[in-house]
Amino acid sequence: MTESASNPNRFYLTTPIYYVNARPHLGHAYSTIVCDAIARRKRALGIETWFLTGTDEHGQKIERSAKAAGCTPEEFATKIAGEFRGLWDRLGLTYDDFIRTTEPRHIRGVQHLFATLRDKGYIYKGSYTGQYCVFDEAYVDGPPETPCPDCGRPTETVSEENYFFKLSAFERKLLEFYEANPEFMGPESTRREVISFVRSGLKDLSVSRTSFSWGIPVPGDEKHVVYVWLDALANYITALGYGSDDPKDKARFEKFWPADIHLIGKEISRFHCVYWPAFLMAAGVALPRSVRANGWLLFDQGKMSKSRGNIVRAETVHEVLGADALRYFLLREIPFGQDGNFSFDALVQRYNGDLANGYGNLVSRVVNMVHRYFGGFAPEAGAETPAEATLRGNAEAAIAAFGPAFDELNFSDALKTLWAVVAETDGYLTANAPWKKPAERSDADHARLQARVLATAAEAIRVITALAYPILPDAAAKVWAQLGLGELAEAAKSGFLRDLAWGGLKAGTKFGEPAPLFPRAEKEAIERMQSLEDENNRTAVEAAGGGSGTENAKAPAPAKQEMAAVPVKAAVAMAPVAAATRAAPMAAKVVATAEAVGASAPSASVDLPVAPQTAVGASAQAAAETAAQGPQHITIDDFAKVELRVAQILVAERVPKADKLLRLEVDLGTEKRQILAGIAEHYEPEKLIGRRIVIVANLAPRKMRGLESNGMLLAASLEGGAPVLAGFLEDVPLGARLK
Ligand code: ME8
Repeated sequence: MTESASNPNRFYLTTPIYYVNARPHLGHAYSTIVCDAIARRKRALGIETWFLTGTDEHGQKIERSAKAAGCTPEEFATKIAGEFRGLWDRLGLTYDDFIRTTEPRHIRGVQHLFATLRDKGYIYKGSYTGQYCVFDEAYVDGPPETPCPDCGRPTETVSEENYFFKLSAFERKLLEFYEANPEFMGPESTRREVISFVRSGLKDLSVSRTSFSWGIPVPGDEKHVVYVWLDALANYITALGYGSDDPKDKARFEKFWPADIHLIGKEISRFHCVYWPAFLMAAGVALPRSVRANGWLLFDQGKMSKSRGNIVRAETVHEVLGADALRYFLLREIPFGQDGNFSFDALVQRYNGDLANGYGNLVSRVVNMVHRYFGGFAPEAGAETPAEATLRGNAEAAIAAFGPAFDELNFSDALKTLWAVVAETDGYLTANAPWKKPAERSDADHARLQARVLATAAEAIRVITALAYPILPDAAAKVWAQLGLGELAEAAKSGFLRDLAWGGLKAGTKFGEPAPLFPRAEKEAIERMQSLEDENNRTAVEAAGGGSGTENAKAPAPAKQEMAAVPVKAAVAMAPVAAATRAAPMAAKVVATAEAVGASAPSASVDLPVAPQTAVGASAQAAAETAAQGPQHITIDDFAKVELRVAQILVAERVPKADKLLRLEVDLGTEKRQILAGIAEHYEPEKLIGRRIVIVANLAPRKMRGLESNGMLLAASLEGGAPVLAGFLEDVPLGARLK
């Protein structure tokens, strides 16, 4: 392993590269925004910074998603990668490079890494027969039919000749490395989990696959493709030029590697803190300085993720409140490393409290008064009184405290400290009331007071704005211009934060025109965001508890013993019930969708109490109220109203002149029924015969195309509306009730 001393004048940070099987949502935006804020601060400190993001495009999961969408993996990946990149651009994120794992530079680098590991004797050929979770792209210990311990989905048995990486050889080295580098991974919960995972024993890792082809060919043995996580993790070095002979690439790699921060979500710590350092140790490449895991953004009580169907898109918040509002909320509201709830209501409360009424209002008061009383020129502060000394002291303390807190990724505390200065400046203005001249005060004294108070308040705003710039780049640029300080983007390039100190605003500076920063958000803002999301959900109904997500797929890496101890039966048997309770709103949507696609009649509704936050068509007013009250639960009695039963398909045939509709006869053990289902575009009728499925058995019968439908199938609906029927891994008797 090569060692590289930390260079304080350059900084390299990375986001995870996101899977292209799902569109970006707020969870992805969260990690990317955190990196953007860090990158902006580093640059504004005069540090040469390289901020990398990108997309993870290979693997069986993507191959299958592309197939389901009826296009090639290349087309599929290009489309979604474009959506990620387009969103980051719209949000104004300042990434320096965007890597796609399908690019030649990456492929070349991965092949070089693979060949290096093999040449050094860390990769050998063997055979693997075992379980594989396609959704997690992870190997799973256990006999056939073991569900994935991370996501609970069925695993597939694979039996392949594979290349193996000697991960077992790194158990002790990794533990020594963690011990010697306590700063390597954080937060503490991640560190503990990772260490206990390694202590429980590391087995060699299969690093190639032969059963599909959407991947990077193993050099010299092209029927194998490189395991998707080895492929993906390598992006952090291939993007810099690892594996290239071009002197420019070599220079970039030398300059920026090792990374200062790999910022990730906590569910992928095992890959970043165990596999990645082991690969690098084996290849003789220096290890990253740190891996930092953000917690999960939760919505409707669960991790925001595609497969839970509880996502909110960053575009929605951007469109209604602006990117700065989103950035501020995410960094201020959620202590970094912890899980945090997202709700439109909390977002708007924070926005109004801290941005509209707080910072925005303060700036507007001061800039307007400078225009009104001083013709738009910064006044001379004159001699300091104790009130100014106190405010200056507070601002100087904030300058001293903000940096260390921010640099430890403690954004919430850093902002809290800064917003205390906003409140103090506000209080100082109010206490000195430069707009009010008491009768006993002479004109000259009043002019002196106005000058002193407005110059001091404007200087406080300058300091606040400079520090807030990485989090509020758009607003900060506007305020900078209003204070007559010119282009903030230019100032940022020349490292203006490095020498930030009280007293930078010179008397006589010509202020710019006042302009609103954060107009107060009324209730309509919540309604608007809610309806934008409803609209989006209507057009792309997403899956509950299955499907194409990236998901809770990767719950925190459990130790191996825990993995083995996963109660298979419970995990499997619970899955459909969970879909109908935990994700009640989605389950309702999903069921309704499965029918609606087949019928021109209005889609059926299920008598599940649907939480208004996510219900299609629910009033935004109700959504706001619900958000204010906290998450909605249904009672067990509510759930008991829905009779979910196991049925077997006896007959399946197309309905004449209805492209989407199948007529099914199902056996419930004690009775047989006819059900019409809108799944003809996705299931061949012959292949359904004999399948055990779940139906809603107590739904009122209704007619479609002159035929009576007596119940409804339970299915998850994937991106684009493709249904996937719920089923069981184990034998279940017909008619058994799900509860
Ligand atoms: O895991 N809360 O990609 P992915 C917080 N391709 N962060 C979230 C989040 C949420 N609800 N949802 C997503 C992969 N994220 C692999 C990574 S890296 C070499 C390969 C963020 O599309 C968070 O950073 O599933 C998480 O780790 C990442 O998106 C997962 O993105």
